[in-house]
Amino acid sequence: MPTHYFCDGDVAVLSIDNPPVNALSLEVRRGLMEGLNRAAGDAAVRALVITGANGSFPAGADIREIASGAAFEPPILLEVIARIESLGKPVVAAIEGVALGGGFELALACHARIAASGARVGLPEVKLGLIPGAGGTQRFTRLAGPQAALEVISTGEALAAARARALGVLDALADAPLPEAVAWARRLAKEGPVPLASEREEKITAVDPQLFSAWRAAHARKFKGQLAPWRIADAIEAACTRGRAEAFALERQYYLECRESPQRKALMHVFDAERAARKIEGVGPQVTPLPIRRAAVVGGGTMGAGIAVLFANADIPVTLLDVSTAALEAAMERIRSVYAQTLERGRLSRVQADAALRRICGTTDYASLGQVDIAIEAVFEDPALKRAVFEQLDRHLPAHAILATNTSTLDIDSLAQVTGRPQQVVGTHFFSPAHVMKLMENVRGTASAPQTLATVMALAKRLGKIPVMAGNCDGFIGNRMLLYYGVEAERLLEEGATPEQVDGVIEAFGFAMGPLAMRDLAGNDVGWAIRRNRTLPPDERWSPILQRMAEEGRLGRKSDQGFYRYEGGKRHQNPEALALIESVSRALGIERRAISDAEILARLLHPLVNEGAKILAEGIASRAGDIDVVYIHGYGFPAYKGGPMYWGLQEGLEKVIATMARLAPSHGARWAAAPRLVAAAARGTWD
Ligand code: 3H9
Repeated sequence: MPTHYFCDGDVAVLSIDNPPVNALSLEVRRGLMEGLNRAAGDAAVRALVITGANGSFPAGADIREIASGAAFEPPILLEVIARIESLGKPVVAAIEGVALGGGFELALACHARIAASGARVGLPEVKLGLIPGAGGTQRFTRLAGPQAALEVISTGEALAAARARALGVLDALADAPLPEAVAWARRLAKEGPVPLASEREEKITAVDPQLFSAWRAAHARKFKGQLAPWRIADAIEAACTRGRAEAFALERQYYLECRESPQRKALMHVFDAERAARKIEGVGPQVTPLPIRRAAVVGGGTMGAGIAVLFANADIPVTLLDVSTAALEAAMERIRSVYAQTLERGRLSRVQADAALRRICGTTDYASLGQVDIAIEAVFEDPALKRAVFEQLDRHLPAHAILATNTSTLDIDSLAQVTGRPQQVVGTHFFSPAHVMKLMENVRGTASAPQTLATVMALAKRLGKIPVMAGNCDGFIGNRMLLYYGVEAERLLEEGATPEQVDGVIEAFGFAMGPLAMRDLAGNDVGWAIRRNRTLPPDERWSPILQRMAEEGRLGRKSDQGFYRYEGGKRHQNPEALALIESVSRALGIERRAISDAEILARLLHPLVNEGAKILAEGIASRAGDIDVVYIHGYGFPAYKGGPMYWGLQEGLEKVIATMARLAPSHGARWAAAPRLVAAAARGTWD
């Protein structure tokens, strides 16, 4: 049975037991309804506690039930909640683990909520393209006020129990929430009822009249193109401007609208893809990851410093190695500025930041790495330098330790070869800034042992990253796909487009940043240095634009100009860059022409799908979903469009092939549809 009913004296306890996350499936809802009715009809029961078995309150509605697209079979969650509110006896929620989505909505409908101090609660529906559909926006807003509701529900952030208590959506924290909730329920039964969250106010009145317009203006860019965050704001505004019944009905209407939207479907695909990506071929649950108690990072540049911060934040002591004390001091300065920013944004307290900083120490001597379980090399992208680092690491690290490289393109096997432990060599490719970007693209070498792979996947979870396992090839999954995307962006410039136009089109599609703004961010010298290590097929050529940018010192943000001019962090048109681009067109004998936005979009997206198909065929990615996860979390592809491979399916793979065939005659061999794409089009699926 997915629910258990038992009595503790005059208080009935209803426990939800539906592993793995106690989702509110039909059977659970039936069990809840039965339990509520039983408690209502038993005169000896004076109050009720709802809790979750297996250490957690429910994590929400059953995602598979929503994904099926069918209407929920009754009793639906709204009916269960209505029964709680009509019970006539106090109901208290006892929360351990998480209470999320519909699970937290269930708790919000109770008379009180008692949580363990380590619990996390929230309404993450927006991450699935939904809004809370069982009164969550209304009850949360009545308890915490519209400002907090906007902030928390529009981001889907899970709140630590202490913060939730401070906001008023939890009533108390307790070491043992269940007995505390039973005592609380008994007291409510004795002292008389307290108002339910939904009864607090008919409509919330003490609201700054500018709040919603100001919030919409401030978030216009962040949520551009998305449906759910705006509907969440609409529902919260309704709690402040409409009567209770009308506002609750509006929330339901918005929820149903979101549930039917393509964005909800795309985001649920992403949810599934992220979880599928954790499962790697040849590594079953019997493989135990190596425990990581201490780590080292080699190279204290932007990436190395960021990776050291990740370890420190995950409570893993880390030694940062660099060539000189001056380099180490510069690295520590970078680390301190990351913490200063984190403090400013309120993501860590001063005490937490100081404790994390104390977990980082510096050295210039490989001999002091004798205690570490993993080292991550993050030095400049130079194969000879990296090989030298690996030789040193192999000499000084304990025999069991894993040697990982943060390379974004280089061959893992050639690094493994210089060590006596190729089975413990692996790629761990982080994205910049490492403490912000969610992706960790792990790379298996030919000799990487299952335990090595399992360790870096488990490490990703500890570091708060979303991992994908890629095969070893030039650029792995992400940068390999970026190759022709970048080639195409520069060709568009040569043919007549401007950087603003190219970036503008892809940003309007939903990418966080266009390819040229991305080049400026990474540094055009860095981009050019990486390119020199890469080769194109004989019938392809690099555009000279990037090389010219690098040679002329137009390095991007760090030199205040590249494809754009930068002033106060903002990008502006750069006439000098345009002159450079036009001179390249002239030198190549290309007559510049007006290029439509539709052509730009097609030219940028199709290479991603086609290269993705090749990556799948070669086994560099195990699933199309892995590629989507890489692109969303590492390259800014809009999650609400599901990733490039999912986009291809939505566009229609036959149509993708037809568009490629149309563009192929004028744009070369790279526009030939990959056999794996043609096969997928015939089957209508990438599987
Ligand atoms: C909602 O509630 C809408 C309401 O407002 C509407 C009411 C009308 N259902 O993530 P994990 C599976 S929308 C079904 O690897 P973790 C998951 O697929 C929902 N299954 O574990 C995986 O399966 P598998 C709002 C679910 O420890 C397994 O559980 N709620 C659900 O890293 C383990 O998951 C959310 O969006 C579900 N709701 O993290 C919360 N959730 O083993 C979504 C998970 O076959 N869930 N599964 O791959 C989470 O955030 C995380 O799963 C959680 C655990 C933090 C709970």
